[in-house]
Amino acid sequence: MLGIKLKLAAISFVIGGLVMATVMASKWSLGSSKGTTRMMSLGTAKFMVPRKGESKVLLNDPSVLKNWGLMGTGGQSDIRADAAWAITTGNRQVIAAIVDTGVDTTHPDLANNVWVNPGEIGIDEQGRDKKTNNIDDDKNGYTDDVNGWDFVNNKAIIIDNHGHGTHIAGIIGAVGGNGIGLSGVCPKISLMALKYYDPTSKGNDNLKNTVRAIRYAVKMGAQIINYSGGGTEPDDDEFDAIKFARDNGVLFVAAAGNERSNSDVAPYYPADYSLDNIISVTAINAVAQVLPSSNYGVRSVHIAAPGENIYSTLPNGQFGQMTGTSQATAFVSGVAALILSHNNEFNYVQVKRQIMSTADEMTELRGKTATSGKLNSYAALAIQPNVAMTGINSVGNVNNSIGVISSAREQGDNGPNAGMLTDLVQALRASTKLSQQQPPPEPTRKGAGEKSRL
Ligand SMILES: [Ca+2]
Ligand SMILES: [Ca+2]
Ligand SMILES: [Ca+2]
Repeated sequence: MLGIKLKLAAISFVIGGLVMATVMASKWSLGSSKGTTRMMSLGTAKFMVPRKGESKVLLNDPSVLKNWGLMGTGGQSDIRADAAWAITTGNRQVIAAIVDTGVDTTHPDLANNVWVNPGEIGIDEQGRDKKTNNIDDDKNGYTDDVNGWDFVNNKAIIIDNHGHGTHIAGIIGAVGGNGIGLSGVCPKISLMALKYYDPTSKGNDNLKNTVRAIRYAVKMGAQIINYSGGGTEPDDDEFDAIKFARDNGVLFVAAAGNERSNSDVAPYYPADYSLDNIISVTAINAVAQVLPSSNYGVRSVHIAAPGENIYSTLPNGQFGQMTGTSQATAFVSGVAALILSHNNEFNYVQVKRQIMSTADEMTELRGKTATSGKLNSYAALAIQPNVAMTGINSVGNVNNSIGVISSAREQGDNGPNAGMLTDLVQALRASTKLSQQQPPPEPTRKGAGEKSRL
């Protein structure tokens, strides 16, 4: 019961984020020039400045630049998505489950990226639409579960009457290149909507629903599970469900939590279970500072990603900002999806290694994460073994984009990929350095003295 209460407490912070989203949406402006100035003055990260030979892609979504976490700080805090998209813009075969408050699956900038259960579409033997025939056609225990499931109300139609889950969905995979709204980190993807929490439902067991949702995601083929909730009390069933995910090769991307604490000392679950398929993510602002509200920890928190005033989708076709480690977590899930789009045979170990070993080391993040690093989507893709085959030459094949905005390829001296090769060398050096630190020791699930924290 204590665990349940703590989960609810975590959500209340998120509600604050939603309030801010509605208030701040109209005030937001892109400060790219200021960001560049700060970048130069701090000058601590690798990969910050576009190099010759590097291509970028800007999709035709009109508000794509409003999410500064994608691009706009010159690589200081953003994940360099425009450079990543020159390598891949995703793949609908990659499935990311969003275990959250639900997803507005009809949002115009999400609908085409919502997962569709192949076992619940088409026509049944009586000529009825399987989506609505009130029959569990694929016999998975859930009737008409076309896009996921609402575990709170036990129904197939998923309503997000909070907003958090829809916001997370948009960060991971709002439809890119459709001329509407913005783009997710992974412009093409399948988003599985699994609702475990509803602020209007009294007394629902969100921990139990979390466990059911995780198991559903694994059984239905998700390769990535995004989970932004949590609490300071561990739970055996939750641990077992994430272990089940691991045993089935599923990556579990978890928010480090918004408890303002050092997770090495005060673990937060599920982020801090001792399971190697978990990536724990903390949040940074546009100048690479960990947010005061965000948990951190050199042993327990793996990586930092953008999490302040992030612009994304909201229910009923709306858009707005939210803040927290939830948002940062979604960036990492999106990059995991890009990696799997580019190398679908990768297992969770390889995906996690790509993400961690290519993080930009930053002085601001020393003492905050195991990598001292910030998520870099471009580097996470660029050091893949087959980069020489697919690399930046695929830039012309991006569907629906308005094209290359920066393609300063040098046809002379070192050839078209010279800049990328420089990146590769730097990234591999970083990878080697990090490999000596991995795997970071993670806190035990039920360590001595845990009760004293509560
Ligand atoms: Ca079913
Ligand atoms: Ca059905
Ligand atoms: Ca869009």
